Amino acid sequence: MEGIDLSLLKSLSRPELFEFEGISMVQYFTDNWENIQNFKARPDDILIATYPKAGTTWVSYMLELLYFGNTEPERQTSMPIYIRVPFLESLFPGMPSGVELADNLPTTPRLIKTHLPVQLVPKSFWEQNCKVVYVARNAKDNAVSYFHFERMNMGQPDPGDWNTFLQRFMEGKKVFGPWYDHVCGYWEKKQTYSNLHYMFFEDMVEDTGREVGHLCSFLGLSTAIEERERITKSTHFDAMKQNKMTNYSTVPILDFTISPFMRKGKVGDWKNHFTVAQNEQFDEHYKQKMKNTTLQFRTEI
Ligand code: PPS
Repeated sequence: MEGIDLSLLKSLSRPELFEFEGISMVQYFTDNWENIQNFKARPDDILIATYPKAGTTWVSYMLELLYFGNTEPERQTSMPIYIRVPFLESLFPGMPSGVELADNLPTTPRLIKTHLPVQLVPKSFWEQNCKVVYVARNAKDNAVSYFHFERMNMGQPDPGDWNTFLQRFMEGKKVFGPWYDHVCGYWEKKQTYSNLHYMFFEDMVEDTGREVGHLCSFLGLSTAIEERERITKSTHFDAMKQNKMTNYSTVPILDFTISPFMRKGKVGDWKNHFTVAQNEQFDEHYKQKMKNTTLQFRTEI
């Protein structure tokens, strides 16, 4: 892959969290800020937006296969998903920035990933009326997944122990800000911006085929049922975990001896982490934070 020296990532040290544009951030997502904000979206770009660990990679791979699975099969076997679907705000040593990767994507549509909260998405996406696919995951499982990700990702601040992490998560002191504002922000946006498809991780686990079908309807794709079934199979957790192009095993800042990127892919794993006391405290806090929204999540299926 031209212009990419992943070995430089090995020397990365864990970044400090700081306040930036009203949310907690780390330098790897703010150093290229001007170029991010000035990004020129095209009308047929598709933005994949999520809070970290909500199912970004899963839905990215679905979209890749829907658009390019048949026409450009070599993309799926030679390029990792993070090159095919650039992470817009990222700027890591040894890698082109997310903006550069997106600018140079040869495909139509361009699939672009972001974790930015809705108010920080570059305005050209809205001006061009781009399609936006948002995936949300229930707060408890999202927190657990984020905790293990921070443990194994040297590009993230040290999470401390589980209890420390959980308190910080509730305070919204995590990279990309509070989960609560993120999921509610896009939910509100959807009420006035019809090109936003709001998906739930729990629905994807419950019936992947159905969710692929809904995606096709939103995107206006008339993908044959056999093809959708193939995509459902290829994007199964076990298949993606085995697949070097989707399991992030090629990224040296991730320490798989601590935790894999494709960890469990389940709904309800929070029950293995939350103590009874933590759960009560979390529920009480959650009720307050989410009291003004119609958005509902399932913490089990
Ligand atoms: S990131 O780093 O923000 O882009 O991570 P993201 O891809 O959003 O989320 C990673 C979690 O999604 C799970 N995952 C899946 N679950 C079920 N099926 C499939 N195909 C799948 N692909 C990814 C992944 O395992 C992470 O969740 P946890 O709970 O940690 O296992």
